[in-house]
Amino acid sequence: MTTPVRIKTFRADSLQVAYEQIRSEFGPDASVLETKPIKRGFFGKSLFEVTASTKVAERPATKEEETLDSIPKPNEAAMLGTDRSIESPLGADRSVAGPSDGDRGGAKDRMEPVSVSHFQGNASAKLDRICQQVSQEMLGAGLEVSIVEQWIMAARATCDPAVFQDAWSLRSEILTWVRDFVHCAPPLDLDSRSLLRIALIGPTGAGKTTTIAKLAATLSMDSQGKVGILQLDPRNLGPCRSLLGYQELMGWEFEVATKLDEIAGALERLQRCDRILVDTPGCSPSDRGSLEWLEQSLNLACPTSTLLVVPSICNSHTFQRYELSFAGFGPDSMVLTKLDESGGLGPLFSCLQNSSIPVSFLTNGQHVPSDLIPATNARLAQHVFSFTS
Ligand SMILES: Nc1nc2c(ncn2[C@@H]2O[C@H](COP(=O)(O)OP(=O)(O)O)[C@@H](O)[C@H]2O)c(=O)[nH]1
Ligand SMILES: [Mg+2]
Repeated sequence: MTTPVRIKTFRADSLQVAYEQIRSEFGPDASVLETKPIKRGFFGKSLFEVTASTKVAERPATKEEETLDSIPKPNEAAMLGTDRSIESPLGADRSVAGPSDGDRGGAKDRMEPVSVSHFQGNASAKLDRICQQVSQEMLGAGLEVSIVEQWIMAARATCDPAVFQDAWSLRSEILTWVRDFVHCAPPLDLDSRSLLRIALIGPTGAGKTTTIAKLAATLSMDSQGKVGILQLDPRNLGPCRSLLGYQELMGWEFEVATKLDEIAGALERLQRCDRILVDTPGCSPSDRGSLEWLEQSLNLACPTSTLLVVPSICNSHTFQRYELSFAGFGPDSMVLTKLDESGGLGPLFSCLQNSSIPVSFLTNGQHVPSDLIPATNARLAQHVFSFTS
């Protein structure tokens, strides 16, 4: 005679929600049999599958049930006849579900069912400490609480316990996941013989002109071709003095267009240059007039690629406004500037995760050209967490 056991698999966006479902349906003494993420990758919507069991309260069997009980059920043995010891992602003892009486022998070897509440608090003190430390670091890097919780739970549920020897191991593991998620643009082909005409667009003060100087200096050093700069200046502010300073030093050709009908002539004068960088005026997302002028000027300048320059010091709301306002220009990639000021990309993580524009460069200072860093997945991941070790 066995104690009836009910087994059910619950699915939820997070382990917490799954445990709540189990607790409300099966009560506090439910046993967790298995926990697994059913979608790989932590940056899409993770789904967790938790299989739990509970003993069904015994009541006197009806006549009908007594008759049925006497007939062997083919699946019962397969389902309940063997203790199922589940390998724990936490390295802790795990629950065993099934018949509760000693009809299968080996009572000494059998583990006691572990309740849901026990399972949640069952992590070793060491693992708790490591997870807490890394959680604090991620929160300190400006990541959203929900993301931190999700990743720590995912780490606990999916990683080999051997990974968690120390905080460093957990950081490395998380960095590996993030590397797979972040989108980087392929590096600029500086050796390419074909014409390179790069326009930088973005809000005022984002760092467009400074990045142009860095790119132009890099191109001057790395390529054989002549470098030219076209400054679009509808407000007639005059040639940018910092660019002019570098121009003398580096031998760049330099043209300014203040009106749309001056663009063709300026490009004509830059025809000896096979690397042209187009510096555009800053546009506020709400300034339709400036955005329209920018669109018309880019139609005339015909860049081979357009980079959206976004300061990493902005918050996620502003980032989304910039992205939305400049999406119509079809930027090929994004330059994230002023990392030295923002201290990292943690607060922008969700935006970067959801953005369709890959990152091509990071800038972390005003030095030309040394503070221009080609983006790689590893670098971006590191800046998301600002992990120092
Ligand atoms: N700290 C820091 N300052 C930067 C960086 N890039 C640009 N800047 C500064 O930000 C200010 C605006 O840059 P600018 O290139 O003129 O922006 P633009 O209006 O988009 O052309 C200037 O004072 C730059 O020196 C950077 O990576 N780090
Ligand atoms: Mg500028």
